Amino acid sequence: IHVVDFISDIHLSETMPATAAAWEAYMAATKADAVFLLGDVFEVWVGDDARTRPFEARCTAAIAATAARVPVWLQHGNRDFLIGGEFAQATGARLLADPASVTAFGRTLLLTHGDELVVDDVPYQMFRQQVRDPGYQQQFLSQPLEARLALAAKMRAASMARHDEPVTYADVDETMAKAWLARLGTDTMIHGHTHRPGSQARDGWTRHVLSDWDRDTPVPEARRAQVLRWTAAGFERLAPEQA
Ligand code: OKV
Ligand code: MN
Repeated sequence: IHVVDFISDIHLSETMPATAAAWEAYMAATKADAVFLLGDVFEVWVGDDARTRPFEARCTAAIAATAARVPVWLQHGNRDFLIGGEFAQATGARLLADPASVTAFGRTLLLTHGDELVVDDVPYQMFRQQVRDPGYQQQFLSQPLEARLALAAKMRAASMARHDEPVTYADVDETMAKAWLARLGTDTMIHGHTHRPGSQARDGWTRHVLSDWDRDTPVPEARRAQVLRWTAAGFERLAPEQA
């Protein structure tokens, strides 16, 4: 292994065609030897049976084509936490626990989507606890696909009515981040979710925060998409077209 890529928060949606196109092109052309998708690849995922809808089928095929030539690892995000074993089977992507660790180039990294670390967002943590409950998920998944899509859309509309767009996310809790790092035996973490890309050295630990992707915003200077690439030389951030 020489080149490892990390991306997250692409938020794939039919309503964001330029973002989806940039992601598809990246998946087809990346020079990485392994690709880690660290959550919120999809704007919403209401169950693996949704993969047969036209847009989702196209995204699924893009992952499958990449996974046929390099390992693809997938972590759940706070929007696509219902991705399951059928999706993994269909794409060849491997589901990754959160947090997880990966070792290469003589170093170990902690990988997380990051939403569980944002402990200050109490309403979100309550929502998270509810929707991550196996009983809730079983009940939700027992409904017809159209009903699940309608419920997720309703939740989304309610959330957008409550917040001014874009939603600003609280940051990760440093005490919890350090505890996770100690547990996994490393001092370096990669996470997404907060939509505040950047790399920061803290007291005794470092984090690399992934970028969200939005190539569809009408505001040119707000358009963004980034790949975090890890090699023996360290980390670099690339435009998807350069990766
Ligand atoms: C996303 C955040 C709203 C933070 C729900 C199944 C369920 C998906 C969903 C519903 C909510 C995402 C997808 C949204 C993120 C917020 C508010 C704050 C901090 C189900 C699958 F519950 F029905 F099973 N959801 N939405 N927030 O409105 O886009 O991350 S969302
Ligand atoms: Mn997220």
